[in-house]
Amino acid sequence: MSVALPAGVLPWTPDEFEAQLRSREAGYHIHHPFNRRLNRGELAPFQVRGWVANRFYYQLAIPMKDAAILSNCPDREVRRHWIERLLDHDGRGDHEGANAGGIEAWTRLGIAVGLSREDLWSCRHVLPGVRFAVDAYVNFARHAPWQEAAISSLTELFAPKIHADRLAGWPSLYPWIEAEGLGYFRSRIPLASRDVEHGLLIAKLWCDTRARQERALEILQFKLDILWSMLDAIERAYPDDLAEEKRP
Ligand code: AHQ
Repeated sequence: MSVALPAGVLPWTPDEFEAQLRSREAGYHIHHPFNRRLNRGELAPFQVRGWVANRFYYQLAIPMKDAAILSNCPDREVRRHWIERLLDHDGRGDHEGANAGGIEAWTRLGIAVGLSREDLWSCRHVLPGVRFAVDAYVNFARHAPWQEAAISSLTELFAPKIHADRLAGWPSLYPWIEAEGLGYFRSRIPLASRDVEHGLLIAKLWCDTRARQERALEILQFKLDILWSMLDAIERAYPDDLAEEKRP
C-alpha cells in the first residue's frame, strides 16, 4: 500500500536514499532469534538440517525469480548483467566443479550436514510458511515492474556479514559439518557485493521521485519480511524437544 505524500516533497539525494535503504538493516534476518541461535552454535544437528533443507527451496527459487526479472526487462545492458545472477546459481559451461553453480554448492552443504540429495531435491522438508514466503517472492518478481523486482534483491546489502558470521563460527561451533560444505557462503560474499552495486544503480536511476523512493523502502521491507517469516516457520517447526521420529 503506497503512502500518500504531500505535493512537492523533494526526493532524497542518491546518498540519502541509499542511507535510508541501509537503515532497514535492523529488520534483517541476521537478527532473528533462530539465526542468532544458529550462529551461536546453539542448535542441534536436526535443527541445522531443517534450516538447510528449507533454505534450499529459497535457493531453487532465486534463478526463477531472476529469470522473471529478465523476462520483464527490455534493457539489454541490464539483462547482460542480471543474467550473471541466474548463472551463478544454475552454473556455467560444463556445470562441473567451480562451474557447478550455487544450487549445487547448497546441495553439498546439505550433504555435509547429513541430508541426502533426495532429501533436498524432493523438497519433502519444505514447510508451508517457507513455501508461501518463497513463492510470494517469485510471484512478486513475475508481476512487478522489473525495476521494483530488482530493488527487492537489495536485502543483500546486509548479506556479506551473515555469510562471514557462518564462515567464522561454524567450523568451531559445528565441527561435525564438513568444512567443504561451507563453500557456498564463501562464494556468495563477492557475488553479493557485485549484485548489490548493480541493484543500487538500478534503484537510484528508477527512484527519481520521493514517491518511488518510499515505494522502494516498502519493497525492501516486503523482502525483509519474506526472509524473517521463513525463519519464523523454521523456528516453530524444529523446537529443541521435537520428537525423534519427526526430526530431519
Ligand atoms: O544465497 C543468497 C542469495 O543467492 C541471494 C540472492 C538475493 C536475491 O536476489 O534476493 N538474496 C540472496 C540471499 C542469499 N542468502 C541469504 C542468507 O542469509 O544466506 C541472504 C539472502 C538475501 O539477503 O536476500
